[in-house]
Amino acid sequence: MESTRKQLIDLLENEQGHISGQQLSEALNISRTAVWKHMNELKKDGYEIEAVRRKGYKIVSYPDKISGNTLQWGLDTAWIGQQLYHYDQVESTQDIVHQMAKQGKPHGTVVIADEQVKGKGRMAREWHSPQGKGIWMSILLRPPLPPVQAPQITLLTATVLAEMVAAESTLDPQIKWPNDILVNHKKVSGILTEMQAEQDRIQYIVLGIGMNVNQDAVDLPPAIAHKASSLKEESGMEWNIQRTIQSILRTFETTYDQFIDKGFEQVKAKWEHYGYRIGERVTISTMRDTWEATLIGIESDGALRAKRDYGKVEKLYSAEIHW
Ligand code: BT5
Repeated sequence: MESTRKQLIDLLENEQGHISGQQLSEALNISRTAVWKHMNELKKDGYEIEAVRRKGYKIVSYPDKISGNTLQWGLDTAWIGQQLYHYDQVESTQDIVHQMAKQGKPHGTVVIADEQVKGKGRMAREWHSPQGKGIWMSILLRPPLPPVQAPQITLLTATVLAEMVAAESTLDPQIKWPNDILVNHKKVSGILTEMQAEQDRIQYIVLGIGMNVNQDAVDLPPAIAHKASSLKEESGMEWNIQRTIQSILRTFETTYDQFIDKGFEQVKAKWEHYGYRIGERVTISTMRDTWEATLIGIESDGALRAKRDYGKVEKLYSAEIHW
């Protein structure tokens, strides 16, 4: 059952002009006093609501400040974010979701923080997650898959992030293998997939998404300023973080459901569409040697496919690519 508040917001959102207290009370089957009380609650949560005599109510602006409630109200998803936790500051959202997974929280549980003080990347690298400037979020997944398919979830997530950026702006996002989202050759987002598994079955995945949204150039640590950026820096506009999170979660749910139903083919095609330097020649170094090859796509196990000049196709799992 949708909450009354969520239904109230839907009604207000769907109405072009004002909607009267009477109409709202009938549609929601609550008293006019109850409508008025809900309006006051919404205002407290940062909604700006105009009330005009004889015409009714209208949402003028949405809250900037993220809260678990406001995030959930705008989410029309079936399973993702049904349990959603928002914190002002945490060490890392990954650790919180690991804990929640062990406590038995369901598939689709989401944890979001305004700031992480120990945000982490892969291989214990640091992930810079300043207050209120980006999306620092972890999702608990319990996919009915064997562990070998876990890399597909990372690749799928990259396509979701690229699609969101392309849909919400005129930017041209690209996915740099295996897990970076670039805009104009700079990293705006990274993905960290951590897994608990038995031999033939994934127990759970903690899927971490970090996305630089509203940082200005000065907000980026000097050490990474040359290779990192934010959506705001690249698009020249301030993004609504809350709406951006909702858009990611919605797209994620649809893409994930399709993937579980129909398999990896569609994800692969999308990944290759957004793939950085796919079809181009790059220099590759492995433990043994360094050579030039043309990147041609990905394998369903997450490997990068590169074609040597004499035609042999190599599957790369951990090579260094000189992008
Ligand atoms: C990643 O690692 O790109 C995965 C990042 C995942 C972060 C999310 S935020 C929510 C969740 N909670 C966490 O604690 N983590 C996840 P990797 O490919 O290893 O890239 C890390 C490297 O990116 C660092 O060594 C820096 O060079 C660079 N970097 C650090 N912070 C960055 C930022 N905010 N934007 C762009 N690049 C950054």
